[in-house]
Amino acid sequence: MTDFEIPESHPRYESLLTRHRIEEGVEKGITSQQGLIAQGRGEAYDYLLGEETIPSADEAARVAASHLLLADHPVLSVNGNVAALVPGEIVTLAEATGAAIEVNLFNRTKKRMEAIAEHLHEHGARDVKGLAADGRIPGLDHERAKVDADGIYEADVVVVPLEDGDRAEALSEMGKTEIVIDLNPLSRSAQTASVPIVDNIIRAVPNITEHARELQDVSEAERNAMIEAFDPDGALASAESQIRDGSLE
Ligand code: PTJ
Repeated sequence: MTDFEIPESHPRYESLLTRHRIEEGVEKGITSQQGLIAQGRGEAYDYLLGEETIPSADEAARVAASHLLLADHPVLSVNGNVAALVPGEIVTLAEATGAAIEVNLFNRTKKRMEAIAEHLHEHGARDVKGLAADGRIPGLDHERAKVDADGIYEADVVVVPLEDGDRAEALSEMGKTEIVIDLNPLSRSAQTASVPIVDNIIRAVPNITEHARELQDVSEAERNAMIEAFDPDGALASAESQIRDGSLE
């Protein structure tokens, strides 16, 4: 047993754990009610993917780790779903790659921003950005435009999980390398990403960390070669074909 009363041997363990965490996130004022709907949509894609990390998603996670290790100023963007689902795992990834953590919300309120920052601190985060909001992403007229000047605004590589397409497009127009984690390969954010990881965030974040640890001793030249060889469209196509043609057992 872990943090809720379902045995790990249960065939739907991961999905039930995810639901439990999202529900708890809403109760704590971390996750928005829309976050429940987003989770439902994600789950449907995950079911069709076979609830596993497909090889193209694993390769994308490895490339993402290379980008994070090579970046001058990497930032992990956290919304209400991410904070509820993988708070400790985000902190571990930040530590493994030297990335900053920044809260950025679609449904932004001071109360939620503070609750999420507090939740991340409880899971070991030292510095959580996003509250200063002294920078603006050009071309966006909603709350997600508000970022920290020394955080996402200045970042060269940004991880944006479970994102709506608008900000993903605006960030890529700012010239940032965008790593998107999204179970829907057809979503605008996945389509605009330099590195789309079509996988459940529950699996993807620890997987990127594992790759980052393995890549610590790999030369810069090798990391760069891996990045150059990566084909984002190919990764999306392979996820889409798994969803459309994969067999459900
Ligand atoms: O906390 P806030 O206020 O910033 O709001 C966050 C949500 C998620 C509500 C907001 O960003 C939103 O409405 O997002 P969308 O447009 O529903 O997009 C969410 C995307 O994440 C969809 O493409 C889902 O398929 C995908 N998704 C949902 N759950 C997961 C997921 N991808 C990976 N892992 C998941 N567990």
